[in-house]
Amino acid sequence: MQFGLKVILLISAIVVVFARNDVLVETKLGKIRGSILRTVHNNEIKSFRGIRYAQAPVGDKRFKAPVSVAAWGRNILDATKDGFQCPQPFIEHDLMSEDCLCLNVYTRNLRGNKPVIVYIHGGSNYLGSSNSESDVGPDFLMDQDIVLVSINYRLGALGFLSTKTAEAPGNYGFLDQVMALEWVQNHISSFGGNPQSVTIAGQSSGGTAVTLLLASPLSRGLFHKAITMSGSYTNHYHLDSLKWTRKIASELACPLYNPKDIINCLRNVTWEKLIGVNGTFEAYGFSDEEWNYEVDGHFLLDTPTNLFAKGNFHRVPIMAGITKDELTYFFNKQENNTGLLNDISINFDKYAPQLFIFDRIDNAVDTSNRIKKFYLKDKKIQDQPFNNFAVIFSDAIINHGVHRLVELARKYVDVYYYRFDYLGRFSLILDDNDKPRGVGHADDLQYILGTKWFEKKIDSRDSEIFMVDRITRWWASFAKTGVPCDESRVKWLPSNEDNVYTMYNDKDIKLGAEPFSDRYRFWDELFPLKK
Ligand SMILES: *[C@@H]1O[C@H](CO)[C@@H](O)[C@H](O)[C@H]1NC(C)=O
Ligand SMILES: *[C@@H]1O[C@H](CO)[C@@H](O)[C@H](O)[C@H]1NC(C)=O
Ligand SMILES: CC(=O)N[C@H]1CO[C@H](CO)[C@@H](O)[C@@H]1O
Repeated sequence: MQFGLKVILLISAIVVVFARNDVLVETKLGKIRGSILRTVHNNEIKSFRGIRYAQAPVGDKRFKAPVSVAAWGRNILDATKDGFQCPQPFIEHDLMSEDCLCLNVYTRNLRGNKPVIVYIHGGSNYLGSSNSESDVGPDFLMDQDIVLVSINYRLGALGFLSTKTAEAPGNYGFLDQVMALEWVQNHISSFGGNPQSVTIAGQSSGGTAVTLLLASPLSRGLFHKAITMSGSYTNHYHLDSLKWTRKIASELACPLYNPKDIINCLRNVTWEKLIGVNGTFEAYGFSDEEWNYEVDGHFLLDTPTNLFAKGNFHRVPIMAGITKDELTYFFNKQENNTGLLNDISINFDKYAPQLFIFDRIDNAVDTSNRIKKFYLKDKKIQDQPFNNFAVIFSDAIINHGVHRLVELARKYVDVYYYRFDYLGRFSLILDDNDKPRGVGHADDLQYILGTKWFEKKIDSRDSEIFMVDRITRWWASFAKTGVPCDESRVKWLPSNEDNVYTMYNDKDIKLGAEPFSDRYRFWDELFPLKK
């Protein structure tokens, strides 16, 4: 009797615990167990983390397109914690695995037909993840009436290495993103999401990925709106993946020229070794862009700039913008390095092509000289404010690509263009007294994702919570209707064929003309569109 009672109490205790912390969802692939998290305004989030959407890309599957997963039968998949992060430098090895092609789903209600936002993380194509604690926290966006998905994709050499031949055509990380979007089409309705209303969003290299997905024939019909923050491949980048492939091959004592021999050798190297040669591709700590897209005739039929210029992209509403200071203050660590600055000043045309990513063009020397004249007025870097030099990184690596995206896309679709101007208490770029120096690259993310990079995570009583509420409302409204609205009286008008407007997002918001137009005119002339 007593024994029976104990069993009953034990069982009911288990049921209570189960009911409180766990949640089950049934998908076409099988059952998935998730857990409960909370939003910043204390709403409940049903979260399903670490769901594999593609098979482990290991062995013969390395350097190839991903392969989808099969149903797992009657077992319940445990999705109560984040999956492995894709191999990359700077994080603990036991948090990573090549078996990293997973995604996280967050929903408030398993029933419903809510707009879906799929977030693609940044990190220069070699860092970052969908991890709910370190990278893509759901607790701000999930106060809105949406379903959120964040995805992992292969990074670095594992994601983008290319021999420019069939042996290793490149783009694996982007093909992973396409497969994750296919998974969303097939399964998001089980989580209360509407597969007919999917918004892809990303920041930095995640934003550049969004622009590729806009232009790829493979992602047709997989999404319906797009948000890119501080990144667009409609820039002038001239990429040289063979150079990086050979560099990595030589550091691992692999063959250098025959694609088959290179790949056989690189398939036989552990991922730990591959990320160990992340290497000093660019030794001064300025920019670090090496792994990028390939025009492979499959994922991409032409460069993104040419595709957008011809109107060959998915005609969906776009939100695109930059932060006020982007990369301008990131390199101030070199501001007193007079030897280096003197050398760059005297030999500008030898440094500039690599620093500003045009080292494969024919007229690199002339291009360098024009940049020097425009930004430095032919004076030495060290004889003027350092930022006259530093701002070139902002324009070359981020700003002009976004400007060009707006210019090309607005002829066909509504583009909601913004500049994030709000200088909060926390920033990734601080001066000697730990005071924010400017509104830098990724500073806007602290109001959208609440990530670990910032000194403090904003809570519901924080004086800056208004910015979280404003941006997440814009995103949710855009995801739902294609138009970003909030409760303010300033209407955000789109840039279109007739007009260009920029929304300046500071403490107060205001709509105005495009910023930096003299600088953009200079880059437009430096890298003219193909006739
Ligand atoms: C590399 O090849 C050797 C010989 O075939 C094999 O013993 C070894 O396990 C392989 N290493 C990896 C990482 O695949
Ligand atoms: C460069 O020198 C100035 C003046 O001495 C100083 O204020 C600044 O902190 C230095 N910058 C760095 C990165 O050390
Ligand atoms: C040059 C460089 O950045 N090397 C780094 C490669 O990654 C390892 C960690 O995996 C770092 O320790 C190195 O500093």
